[in-house]
Amino acid sequence: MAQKRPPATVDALIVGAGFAGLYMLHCLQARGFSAHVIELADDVGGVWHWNRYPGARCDVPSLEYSYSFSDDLEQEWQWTEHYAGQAEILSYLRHVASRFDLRKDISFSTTVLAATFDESVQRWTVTTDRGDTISAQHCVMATGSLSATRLPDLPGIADFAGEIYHTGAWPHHDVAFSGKRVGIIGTGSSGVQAIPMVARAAGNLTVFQRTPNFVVPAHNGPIAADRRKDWQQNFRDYRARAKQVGTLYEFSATPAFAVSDDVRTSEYRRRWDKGGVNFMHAFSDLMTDRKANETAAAFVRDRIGEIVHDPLVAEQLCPRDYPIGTKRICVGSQYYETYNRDNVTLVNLRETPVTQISVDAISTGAATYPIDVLICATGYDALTGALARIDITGCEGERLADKWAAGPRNYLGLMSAGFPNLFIVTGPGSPSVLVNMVVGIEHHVEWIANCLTDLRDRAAASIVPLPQDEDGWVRHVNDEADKTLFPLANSWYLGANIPGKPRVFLPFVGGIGRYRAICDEAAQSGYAGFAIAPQKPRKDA
Ligand code: FAD
Ligand code: N01
Repeated sequence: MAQKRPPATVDALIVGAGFAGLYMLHCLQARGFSAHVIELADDVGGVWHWNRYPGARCDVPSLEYSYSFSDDLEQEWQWTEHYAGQAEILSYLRHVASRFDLRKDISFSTTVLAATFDESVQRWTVTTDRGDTISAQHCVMATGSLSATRLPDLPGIADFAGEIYHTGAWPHHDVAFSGKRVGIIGTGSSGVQAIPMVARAAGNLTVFQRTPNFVVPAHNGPIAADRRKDWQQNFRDYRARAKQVGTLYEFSATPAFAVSDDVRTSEYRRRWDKGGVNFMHAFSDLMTDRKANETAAAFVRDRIGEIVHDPLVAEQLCPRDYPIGTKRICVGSQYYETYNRDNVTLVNLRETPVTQISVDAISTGAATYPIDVLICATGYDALTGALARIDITGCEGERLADKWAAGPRNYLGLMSAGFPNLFIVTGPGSPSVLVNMVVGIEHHVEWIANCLTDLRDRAAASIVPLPQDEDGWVRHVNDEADKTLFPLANSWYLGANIPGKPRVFLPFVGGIGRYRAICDEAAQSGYAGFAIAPQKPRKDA
């Protein structure tokens, strides 16, 4: 199908058509800007276009993991399940694209390769793999925090001749597992969702686990009629509160050791039985006090021991060397129960690492496992990966990749000094992956749209953060992370999953409410921390 070509000149060029890019386009159009989106996929949806693996679904309740900007949209879209599946979320985003007439301004199946800032005209020149060159006053990178997939660099993986899939680049056709020998590498959120589904469909499933994860049950199901009614009646209040806290969990103000052991355990039990990430908010100090954290970790390990019949397998599934929640907590359905199935084998790669992948098998030091289908649930080059894949050059020929070689540097997570008019949505230095991302996305998009409007009102050519304010923000992001247990885990939050990636805690842990106040304050003070350049008078004026 012939693809729509982008215009040669726009006010704003947006890269990515997921939750962020779609809303950015809508907001800018509503404010009278010319804007265009470039998306490498052949349709909208972002994560929800790419992640079609069995079991893929959100783990923030769907009523909250959705846009809040349109009351009509809120009322007309009926989520069926508490945690919607991939297909339903993709339908929702397609509906949004149609309802707000966005597709006409999106070029699909097109990859942005480079963006270069021309200081003489204060504009970006953006190029694509289809030979397009676009001149844009502003460039918005809505490229996703978890969109740059990563295959494991295991010996011989290129020789594997069976079917091989990454969860984040799943094919559009049905993958047949029946009677097949399936291997899955990775037990993060994607693996945890896929494993029970694949185990039910496959001849046999071998799970290659490097680090066990803490998995709390989802207890997913249809949204009850009274819950739906309550939401539709009170959604404005709920959405207003979510803007401050991200997701409407039951946040406790009580430290873990302020209550007796029995009370503490029954609180964990109550939350476990209810399901979801709410478990992690049982006590106020679980992410700041190692001993408090250990009480929650021990509770989950006890559940693993109860659920998994084979004590040796149960022990292999128990995380022991990092605090619970410091790697993204996983939400599963029948995850631990799956290891009681006769057709499922757990391989502990810490004890027996992969020594060789051949055309049809994976070998460890201890055994060889014949494999027909290999699933890599091996994650992403998170937060910076998608940006790093674009050759971005700012003032004085500085490349963003060089500037960020020792770790990302930006102001408020939104813009980087030396790169005027380049905005990043939910990038490093913002709450990003630590909160309900749709809430974070809506915040960023509205802040950016308001900023562009303010610049237009002032007849300004460009905005760019000041280096000293950027330095202060980078320090603040690190200081805040150091007050928590997060840096104790080898997680992708720290870039630890990518060999050679600098170890820097990437998202801002201070919460969306505080972050929102800081960003609002910057804008209301006339963009303190930024330099705004006026339009140059035209020579003929
Ligand atoms: P994306 O959805 O990643 O979209 C970015 C788009 O940019 C992609 O379509 C990509 O193709 C495109 N792109 C990137 N680079 C280029 C380029 N150079 N040229 C052209 N196009 C490009 N978050 C939550 O808060 N709650 C959840 O329950 C939740 N569940 C998740 C489940 C999965 C399986 C995954 C992977 C992530 C989940 N997330 C969740 C995080 C998720 O990333 C965000 O919620 C959200 O979908 C991100 O939207 P986005 O538009 O910022 O990025
Ligand atoms: O990726 P991950 P993911 N050899 O990086 C292992 C969101 N999300 O796609 O921990 C062997 O978490 C790796 O092992 P280790 C959510 O934010 C949400 O699962 O590095 N193993 C790990 O087990 C999530 O956090 C949902 O030792 C290798 C796994 O692969 C984020 O996306 C669903 C390896 C990767 O886990 C990413 O999740 C899905 C190697 N060479 C995703 N390399 C929801 O439920 C990597 N691994 C909402």
